[in-house]
Amino acid sequence: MAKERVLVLIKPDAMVKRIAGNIITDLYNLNLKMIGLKLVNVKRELAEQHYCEHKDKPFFEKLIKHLTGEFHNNENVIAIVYEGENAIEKARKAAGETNPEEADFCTIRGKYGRIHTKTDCFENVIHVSDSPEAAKREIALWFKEEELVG
Ligand code: FUP
Repeated sequence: MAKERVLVLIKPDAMVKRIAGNIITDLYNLNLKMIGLKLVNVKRELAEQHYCEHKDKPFFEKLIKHLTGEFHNNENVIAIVYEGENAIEKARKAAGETNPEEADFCTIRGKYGRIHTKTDCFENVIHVSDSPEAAKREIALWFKEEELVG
C-alpha cells in the first residue's frame, strides 16, 4: 500500500489534562513518521471550516466551542501530520470510537475521553482524518506545504 498522510488534532480537553505527551507516545507505537507539528489557538473560522461536514448537525455548536477551547479556558490545540502505510486506519484504530464512553479502554479515547455532564460535549481527546480525501483537505487547512518535512 502507498504512503498516506493523516491529520491528528490533540483537542483542548486533552491539553488541559496535560496528556499530550501520553497521546504522542501512544501514536509513536504506530510506527508512522511525524512530518509536521504545531500549536494552534483555534479561531471560530478555522474550527467551522475543519468541521464543515457537520454544520447542520445538532452538536455542531458544541463541537466548535470545544475545538476553539471555549469549554477549556481558551486552551490551544496541537496539530500533527503523520505519514506512512495505512496511516489513517492505524491512527483511527488507536483513537477508538467517536463516543468516548463507547470506545475500547485500550484506545486513546477510551483511556482519556469522557462526555462532560454539564455541556454534554464529547470530550474525545483527538481528531483523526477519516479518509484520504478528508486528510488532504484538512492538512491543507492546518498546514502550509512548506511546514511539512516529508
Ligand atoms: P470522528 O471521525 O470519530 O472524529 O467522528 P465524527 O467526524 O463523526 O464526529 C466529529 C466530532 O463530532 C466528534 F469528535 C465528536 C462530535 N460528535 C458529537 O458531539 N456527537 C455525535 O453524536 C457525533 C459526533
